[in-house]
Amino acid sequence: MPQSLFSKMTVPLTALLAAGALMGIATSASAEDWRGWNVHPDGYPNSLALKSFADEVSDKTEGRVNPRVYNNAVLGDQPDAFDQARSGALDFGNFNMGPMGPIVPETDVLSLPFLFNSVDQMYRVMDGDIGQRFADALAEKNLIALSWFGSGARSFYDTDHPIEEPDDVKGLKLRVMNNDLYVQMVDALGGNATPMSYGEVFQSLKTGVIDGAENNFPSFESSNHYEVAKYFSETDHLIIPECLCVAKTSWNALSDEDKSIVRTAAENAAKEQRKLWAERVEKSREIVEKAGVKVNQVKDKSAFQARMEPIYQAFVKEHPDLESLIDDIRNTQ
Ligand code: BDP
Repeated sequence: MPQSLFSKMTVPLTALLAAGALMGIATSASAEDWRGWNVHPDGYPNSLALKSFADEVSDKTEGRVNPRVYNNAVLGDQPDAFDQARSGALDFGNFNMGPMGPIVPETDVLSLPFLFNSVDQMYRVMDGDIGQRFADALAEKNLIALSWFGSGARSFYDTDHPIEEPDDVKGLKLRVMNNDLYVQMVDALGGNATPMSYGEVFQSLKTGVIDGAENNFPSFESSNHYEVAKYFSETDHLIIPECLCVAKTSWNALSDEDKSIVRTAAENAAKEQRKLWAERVEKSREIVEKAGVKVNQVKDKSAFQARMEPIYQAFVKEHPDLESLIDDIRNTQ
């Protein structure tokens, strides 16, 4: 816009705001409407917790910050949303650390298969000093991680047969999230990995473009993948945390008081999400089993783990600086 036109417009606007203030009329000049990204549908544990976050922030800041969550990834795919949040085009989001790896290499550690032994261990690690190290790495890339959500353990599911041992993966075309480590993971089992966005998986399963994918029970169920993929094999190969992250620009614009309100609301949201998560895992498992999905436990997970060793070796070779981080995590129990 030409400078002259711009200044012509700003004068009356400033005058209007000043007049409003003089007359005691509240203007929204200082209120922030925050846009937040979420991949999940209404009613999903994360969606409910994000709604509570938004309500608590609006309420406690008395409307100075009004977060609004956009579900179902309507604001873009996850990698796209990272970019938007990093540039400040989005104010916050619930992001999975899996596809974060290409942007924040430290978070790739969290995508190493079988890194954590349990979801509880992951929570303890992320809530402590090690979690802070990940938060620091994210902050360098303009994302302020305020709390950590869970997304359970991910397992393989497919349209053809149960996976009981590594060789059962041979030849299967499996969708993975956007991260080369997952391609390596599926390769190591003899399958063909196809990275694609979450929203494309249902149709791809249906049309046979892929034979399967991998995810936790709540996502397998809420995305309706279970209507097509009738074998769910509990490999539990990935336990990946998710953050409630705020864009650095939006964060820096807050007063100290509002920062503390937003942080507390994010911590409360994580508590709620984790509780709802545990309940939803059971509920989703029931739903899919009732719908005819054959869920099998994988008896010998160590056979799968053994196939992942070369991935660890190559990773440490490429990122020698991250070896101690892997060890520190493995040394927590
Ligand atoms: C879900 C995660 C979500 C991922 C999705 C996926 O909560 O962040 O986008 O998996 O597989 O479990 O893409």
